[in-house]
Amino acid sequence: MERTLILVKPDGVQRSLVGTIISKFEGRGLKLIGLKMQQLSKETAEQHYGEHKGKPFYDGLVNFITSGPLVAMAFEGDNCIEICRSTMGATNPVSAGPGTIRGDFAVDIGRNVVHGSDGPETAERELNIFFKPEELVNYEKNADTWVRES
Ligand code: IDP
Ligand code: MG
Repeated sequence: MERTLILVKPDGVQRSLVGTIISKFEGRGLKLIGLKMQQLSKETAEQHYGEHKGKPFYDGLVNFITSGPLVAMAFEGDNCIEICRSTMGATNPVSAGPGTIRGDFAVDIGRNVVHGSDGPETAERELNIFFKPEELVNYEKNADTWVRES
């Protein structure tokens, strides 16, 4: 079963978009299995964004992601990584389609309000940074039969 990490970044929290952003993913029918608010240390931020170390935007990204609290979520379900990425929209909000989170609520690549894992290995690595195994809840969602055919 595929799982993914979603973050409402500090700009989304400060702009009171937490509920709206959670609703976008929930509304598609995805199963929420973990949820928490926290402010990242520099070390944790560097672990999370390690793949971008050395890029021109890296220092600004680490400063930004540690600048205030964020909300971390875990979703579970077939294809949830791609479903979440398409719900988020393109990394640069200038190119993000209307109806996507970034297309509706952002204009700047450095303030794009949401993070989502980009593949199964990344998702497992990132989920481990934000959640202990016991914080991810295993439960049946009765509505799933109304969301997916099988
Ligand atoms: P993603 O968040 O859509 O997966 P990544 O390429 O993994 O995009 O980049 C991580 C984050 O780094 C982006 O969400 C964005 O906040 C920031 N970022 C990426 N490229 C740039 C850039 O060129 N300038 C400023 N910030 C950037
Ligand atoms: Mg990424």
